[in-house]
Amino acid sequence: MPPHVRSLLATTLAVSLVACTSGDPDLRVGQARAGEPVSGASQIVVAIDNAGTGDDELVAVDTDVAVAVELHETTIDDGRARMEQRDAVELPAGETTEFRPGGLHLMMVAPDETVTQGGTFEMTLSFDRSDPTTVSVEVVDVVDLAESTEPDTEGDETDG
Ligand SMILES: [Cu+2]
Repeated sequence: MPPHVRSLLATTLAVSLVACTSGDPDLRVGQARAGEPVSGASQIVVAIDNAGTGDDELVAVDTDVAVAVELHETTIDDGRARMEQRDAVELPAGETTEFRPGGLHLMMVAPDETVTQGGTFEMTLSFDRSDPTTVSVEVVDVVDLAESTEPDTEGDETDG
């Protein structure tokens, strides 16, 4: 292969690699559910799908009905569950990132008295690159919260 072709090839490769990581994220936020508060805290379960070609990050979650919403990750360390607060959570291109009990999760600190089973509230998700999104969160029984995250359970047993 002549040297100039070789260097052209290398340049093309380098350019396409850059193009790949600089694509745009395309986020879809699934139905969010919160457990009825226990001991002044409540977890929010939600899945965020990034169908785009660029990575993004969840950097903040806000709601009027709680003092704060923290990004947490539960890790199992020597058989013990430990919870760590994260500043941001990566949302890689082409992947669905799930927030649920036992892994990455959203934790509402001191939710107010309006957060009761059967109710809804709004929360706003802020991202590193995408525009902020406001979604409605359903408040459910804590047991239902755990069940709603298990794969292949499509049973919708909501009784009004
Ligand atoms: Cu937590």
